Amino acid sequence: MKANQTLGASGFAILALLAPFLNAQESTSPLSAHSSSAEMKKLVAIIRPIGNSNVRGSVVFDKVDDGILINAKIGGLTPNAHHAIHIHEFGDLGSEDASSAGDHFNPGDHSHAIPDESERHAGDLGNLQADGDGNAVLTLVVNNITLDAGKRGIIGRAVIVHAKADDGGQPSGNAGDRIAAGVIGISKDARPEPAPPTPKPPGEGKPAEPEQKETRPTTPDTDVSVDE
Ligand SMILES: [Cu+2]
Repeated sequence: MKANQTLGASGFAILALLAPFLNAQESTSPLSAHSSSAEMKKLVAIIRPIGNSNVRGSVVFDKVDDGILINAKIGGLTPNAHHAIHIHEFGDLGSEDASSAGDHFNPGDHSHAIPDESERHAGDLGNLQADGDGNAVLTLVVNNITLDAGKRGIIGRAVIVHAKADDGGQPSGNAGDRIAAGVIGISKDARPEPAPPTPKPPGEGKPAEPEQKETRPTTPDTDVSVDE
């Protein structure tokens, strides 16, 4: 009996947490009536090794005026080599080779390509270019993804780094094994877009107190003038 109650409570809590995301999927869930999908300011994927690679780093997604700014900093790559980097459709890293992350995220149903081809998978981020120490930094601004769970949203999907370069070929750039991956989540620095102010219903709330009374100093002793 007690176990059932506990399960019921945690089940409800999970549904409540998922509510904003369920809504964005155009679901018919009754929860959708009570929630909205806010776009975050910042998401992050912490990249960790797959298999026996030693590839680690982070990919940060920032909402900026002209799109989404992507900043990837990855180490442990093959020195002086190119490594494909993509957003894949599922944040499911349950399989050892990360195949459970699925295909490239492709909400626009385009063919594979590398930036700056405008017609490409939204997940096609191109290549990391490692330096002589195996470190790479990639910065680019894109306009085909959003930082929410909508149709173009990348929350909960995965960033995958591959063993080989993305050559732009079909269907996925001949990029080889998946050697590192991370799930895209909400950054601790994220803030949702500010909601528009909700007008107060008439008759509710008292009128503001008149701002009198505090004009005189409350501690007259502090400003004693010296008699001369
Ligand atoms: Cu990939």
